[in-house]
Amino acid sequence: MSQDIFGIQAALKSLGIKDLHQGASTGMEWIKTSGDVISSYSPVDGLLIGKVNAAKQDTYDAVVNIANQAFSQWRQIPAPKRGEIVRQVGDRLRGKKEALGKLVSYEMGKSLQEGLGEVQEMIDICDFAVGLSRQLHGFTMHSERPQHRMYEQYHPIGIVGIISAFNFPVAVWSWNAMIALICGDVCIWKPSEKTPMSAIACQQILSEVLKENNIPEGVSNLLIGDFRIGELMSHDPRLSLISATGSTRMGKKVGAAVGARLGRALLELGGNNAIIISETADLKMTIIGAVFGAIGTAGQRCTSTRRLIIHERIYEDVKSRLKEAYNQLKIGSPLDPANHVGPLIDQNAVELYLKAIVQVKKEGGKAVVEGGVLNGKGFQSACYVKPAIYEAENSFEIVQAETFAPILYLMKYTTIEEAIFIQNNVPQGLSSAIMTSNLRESELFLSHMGSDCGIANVNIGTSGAEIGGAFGGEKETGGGRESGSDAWKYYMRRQTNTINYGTDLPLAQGIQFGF
Ligand code: UN1
Repeated sequence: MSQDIFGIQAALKSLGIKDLHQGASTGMEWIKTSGDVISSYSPVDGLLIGKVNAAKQDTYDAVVNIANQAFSQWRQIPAPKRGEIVRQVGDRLRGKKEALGKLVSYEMGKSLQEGLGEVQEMIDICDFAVGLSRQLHGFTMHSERPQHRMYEQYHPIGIVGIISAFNFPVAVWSWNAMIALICGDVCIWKPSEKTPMSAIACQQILSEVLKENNIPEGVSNLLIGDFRIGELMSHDPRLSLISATGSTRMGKKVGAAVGARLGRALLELGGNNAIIISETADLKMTIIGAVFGAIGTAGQRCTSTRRLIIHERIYEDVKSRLKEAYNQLKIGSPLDPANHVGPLIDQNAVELYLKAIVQVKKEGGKAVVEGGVLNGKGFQSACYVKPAIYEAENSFEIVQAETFAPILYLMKYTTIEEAIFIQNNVPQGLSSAIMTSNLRESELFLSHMGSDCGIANVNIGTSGAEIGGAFGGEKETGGGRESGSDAWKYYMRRQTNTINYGTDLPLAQGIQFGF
C-alpha cells in the first residue's frame, strides 16, 4: 500500500500474516501444501493481501488422521479444563481485537466497526463456552423398574468439520469451534477461499494458546482450499458432524452428501428476511432498523433485511423516509468510520447485484432509490455499489431469491394476517421482525400462526443476533442451530443409561421370560 493511513500493514504484521502461506495447519507447524495458489485481494482497494498454497487430498487425509489421534487425547481432558483453554483463547482475542477486526474489515469489506463487532462475538462465544464447560448436563428420569436408575449423558462426538462463508470470516467459525472444543471434539475448519487471511490469523492465535498449554496437535485444524475440500469433508464418515454456513445451493450438496452416509449436518443457509411495519410502528426506530438491516455489511449477511412489508396507510410515509435516509448514506472505504457502506466482496457479487436489478425491473418493479456501480474518486476497487430500493411484488422470482447485496424490496399490506402470509411466503426461513406498538399484532406474529422463521423479533431489525441465542432457521435455511442456548447438543452424542442395582432382572414393559 502506498499510503497506509488505516494501519493495515501494522495489523497484518501483528497477526503474523506473510506474503505466502501454506494452506493447512494442525495447530503446530504449517503443513507444506501443493494445491493451486489462492490470492486474497482486498475489495477495499483491490490490493493483494497475501497468497496461500491450497490444500489437496493428500494433505486432507494427513490432517484427518492427526485430528483422529488428537480426539482420543483431547476428550480425556475434563470439560472445565478444556474450558480453561477456551478462556485463554478469549483473552488472546481481546488483545488482538483491534488488529483482527481491521484485517476482517480489509479482507471482507465490512465496516471497521462491524469487523471489531465480529471479533467481539468471538470473545463473547469464548466466555459463553467457558461457562458451558461446567454445564454439559443431561436429565435423570425415573425407571419403571424397581431398583433401577436411568439417566442420560452427553459424550464428545468426534471430528467436527466447519465450513464457513466469507461474510463472517471469523465469528461463525468461533461459534462452532469454541463450543465443539469444550464438548471434547476436535475441529477441521475450511474457511471461505475469499477470506483466507482472516482464517490464518485465527489459526495462529488459537495455535499459540494450544502450544502454550502443551495440547497435542490436531485439536484445531485448518484446511484452506476450494469446494473440493468441502466435498471431501462432506463425504467422509470420519467427520461425525459437518457444520456448514453459506448458500442454500451449497447446503443442499453438503446435506445430501452427509445424509447419504447418515452423518450429522448442521446447516445455516440463505435467508430472505422481512420486517413487517405496522401502522402503529415507531417510525424513527423502524427506519434505523430497516436501513441497518438492508445496508449493513453491504447486504451480505444471511440476516440482512431484504423485504419491507408495510401497512398501506403508512406506505408512502415510510417510502419517503427511507429515500431521505438512503440519500444521506456515505459509501466508501469501510476502514473510514465516516462511511456507512463498504464494497461487495468481489466482481462476481457486483454482477449478481446488477442482474438482480435488471430482473426486478423486468418483472415490473419500480425504483425508489436506483442502484448502480460506483466508480471514481473514493472508490478504490470496482466492488462499490449503491444501496438500492425497489417496489416489488412478493411473488417476483427475484424477490423469492436471496441476492447477497444491498437491495431492498418494498411491498404493501392491508391486514396483519396478510402481512404474515407474505413474510412466510418465501422458500427461506432465517430471520424476521415486526415493528409495532400493538400487543395483539406482536403476539400473533410470535405465535404458531405467525413467523415461520428461526428468529422472530419485535421492534428490532432482522440482523445482529446475539451469540447467547440459538442461531439458525427453517425451510431452505437448513434447520440447524449454532452458537448459544442448547445448540451445544448438536456437538455431542447422547447416551441413555439404565443401571440395575437390585438382585433381580425385571424386564421392561412387564415381559416375563422365566426359565
Ligand atoms: C451470517 O450472516 O451468517 O445476526 C451470520 C447477525 C450476525 C450473524 C450473521 N450476528 O447478523
